[in-house]
Amino acid sequence: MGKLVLYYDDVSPPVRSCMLLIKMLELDVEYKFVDLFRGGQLDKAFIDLNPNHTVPTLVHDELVITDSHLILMHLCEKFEKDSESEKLWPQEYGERIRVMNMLFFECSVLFRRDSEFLSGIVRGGFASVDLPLHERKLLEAYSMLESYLRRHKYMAGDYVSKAVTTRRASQAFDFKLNEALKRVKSQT
Ligand SMILES: N[C@@H](CCC(=O)N[C@@H](CS)C(=O)NCC(=O)O)C(=O)O
Repeated sequence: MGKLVLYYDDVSPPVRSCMLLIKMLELDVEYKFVDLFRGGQLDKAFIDLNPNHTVPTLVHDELVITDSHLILMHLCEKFEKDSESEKLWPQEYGERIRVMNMLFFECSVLFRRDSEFLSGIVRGGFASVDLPLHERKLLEAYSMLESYLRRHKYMAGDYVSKAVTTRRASQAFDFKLNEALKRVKSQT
């Protein structure tokens, strides 16, 4: 299987999505802690590995993967056992594209808006952020998510796929999202 090393700090939601999948797939992974609150991601050795200095970063033999969404795809592609009932990574092309579509939506819209808000607070304190602007942008993103969830039971379809593991269960919004999260929790 080759050696898997995950650079992580478990305060990070994208890291947690990878840890969740690693647990689900029962993979043997070496964990290397990168202390975000101490600026550990800016150490030269880590920047040499990942110039974007973000966790999670996965090293798998010669591959260095620096985005959680792609780490999830890679781990499923490589290690998900052939089981009809699991189907974390669909074999059927259209279903696979639907999962990827949600992963890209998560990466480029949901997580970005979340992280712009939170990193603003971390950088400059709560008083420095434009609260109404972030609230509007976040609520807009969650209402997009709501629209997706109206189409299926979960984000990308009617069974638990990898796209669900990327929804971080960290926000309590009174949306259909809560129903979907309850369904996920009852299955894990
Ligand atoms: N799209 C990336 C985002 C990763 C990311 O922004 N990670 C944050 C922690 S949640 C980080 O490492 N920030 C440190 C930095 O930017 O210096 C992913 O999903 O992996």
